[in-house]
Amino acid sequence: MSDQQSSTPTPPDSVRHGAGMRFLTQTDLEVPTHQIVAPDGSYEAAAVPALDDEQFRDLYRWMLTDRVFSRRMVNIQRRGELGTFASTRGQEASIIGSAFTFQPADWLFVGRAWTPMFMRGASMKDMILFWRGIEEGQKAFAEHNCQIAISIGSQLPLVSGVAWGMRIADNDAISVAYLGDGATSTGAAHEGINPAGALDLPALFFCQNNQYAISMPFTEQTGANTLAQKALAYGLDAIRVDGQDVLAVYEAVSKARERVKAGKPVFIESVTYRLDAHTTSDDPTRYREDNEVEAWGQLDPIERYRSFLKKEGLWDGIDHDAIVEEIEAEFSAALEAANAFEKRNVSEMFAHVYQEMTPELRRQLTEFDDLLDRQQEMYDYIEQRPKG
Ligand SMILES: Cc1ncc(C[n+]2csc(CCOP(=O)(O)OP(=O)(O)O)c2C)c(N)n1
Ligand SMILES: [Mg+2]
Repeated sequence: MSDQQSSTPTPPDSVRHGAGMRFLTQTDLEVPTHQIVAPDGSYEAAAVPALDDEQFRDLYRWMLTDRVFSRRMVNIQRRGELGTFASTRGQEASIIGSAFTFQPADWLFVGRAWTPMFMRGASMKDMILFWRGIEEGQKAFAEHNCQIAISIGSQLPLVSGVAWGMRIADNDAISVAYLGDGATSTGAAHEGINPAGALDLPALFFCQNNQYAISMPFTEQTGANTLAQKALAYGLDAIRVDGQDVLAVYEAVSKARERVKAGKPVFIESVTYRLDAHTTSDDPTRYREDNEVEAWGQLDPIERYRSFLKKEGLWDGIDHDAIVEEIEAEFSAALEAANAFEKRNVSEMFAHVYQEMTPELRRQLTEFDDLLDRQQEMYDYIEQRPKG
């Protein structure tokens, strides 16, 4: 342990003797939400991050990529060509503003953030394969230092573990978690975030508070006023940011990345909203009101950024329709490539869990093969599943 870690921390407050004991409460802490472009499109020129024109345009292109990708994925799922999909519509500023700051050597462990993986070279084809349940997708992602965690919160201990390794190896990189509001309520969040604070690891936790964990609203998820404040108890620094404002998210995350590299882990709460269903298997009309969705629809992150680009005189250099067409073409080519992917044997799902199959998995595979032998109609069922 370094001197810095073993030294006694400074007491945060003076001792209070006798009468006058008081409770610490939620309201003792003021947690401001950082914003640069207001919902009405106004902003202070001095607060705008120092990006060049091409970077401002790239932010727009990637936000559109995110939106088009979600729309196409939902469409092909409806046609029976995908098992399920978790749309990111409404969260584009949160997702792109953050991902724009990361470097290729950084590691990303993502939940509900697919375009950050495209931004570092993962392909739409592999993403389609992943959502068809083909594990080759994850193998390809690993080549670009990114992985998807479907088991909620499971990535968080890994993020700290990788960050610890990075510090030991003195890497010029950080380890990043994308997590949801719901993930903060898992045991894994405690186990994952605590070591980052205790050991001052180069870890950044980017939490998208999209107001729901499936049907569980944020207000029932936690008794805390904000998620940002939870970070303090773990010894991390925190920022709460308007997740509909791509420039605010970009600034928050780039400053956080610098701080993480300087030795202080950071947790960011990005306040956003999932406009679509949790996944294509979900019916959100059963647990939320249309007027709530409409109100958040008014805070559309792409619209807000477009109004900024217009005011800055950057909009004239952007051919919106041509960009959408290019993304559509990229998706169509990716879908074609995914469709051409050789048909897989279902028993492979047992093979990919460990390098060598364990006795228990071997037993399950035998049972599964027996089942297929005895019930030939299972083949029809498998046949009818989307192939990939
Ligand atoms: C360990 C675990 N428990 C339950 C689930 C089922 N599940 C899938 S997504 C989800 C909610 C996640 O909410 P949040 O963390 O807010 O992320 P969001 O989906 O809103 O992006 C749950 C409970 C799971 N995938 N993993
Ligand atoms: Mg959520």
